[in-house]
Amino acid sequence: MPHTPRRRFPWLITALLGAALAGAAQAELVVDNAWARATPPGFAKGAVYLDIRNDGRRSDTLVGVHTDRAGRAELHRTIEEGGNSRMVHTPRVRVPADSSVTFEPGGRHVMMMGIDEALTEGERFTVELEAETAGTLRVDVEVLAPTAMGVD
Ligand SMILES: [Cu+2]
Repeated sequence: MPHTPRRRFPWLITALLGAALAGAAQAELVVDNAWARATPPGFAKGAVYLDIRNDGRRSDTLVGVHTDRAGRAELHRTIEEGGNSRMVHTPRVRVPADSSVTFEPGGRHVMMMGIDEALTEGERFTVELEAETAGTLRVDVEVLAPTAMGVD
């Protein structure tokens, strides 16, 4: 096949399309209803719950979480085993294409460890979720009553 100048053009289109798709990938994961329970003073642990939706056609995976409000944060899941419930660290949480994953009491949660100042009802803070494809997702978390079961 002869090398003609025309060959450059499809390459350019591909590059532009690639950039457009990369932009779209950023918006594919959407987080809603992020909340946490207020914590008692001196209690170092807390949890964040949320809904995460993947509007894209490709699966994405959460690979980490961070917040300035706690010394450490991890993706956890509460499981029932022989009548007991315990929490396991799930370093990778897949969010399949065109579906959603719910973090809720008794199930998945963002575990916060090393909370210096108690989470206060009415307060808002930021959690950053790391997704393999979408990158960093900044999530605004609302602190609800200690007995809350979700955002109404
Ligand atoms: Cu936990």
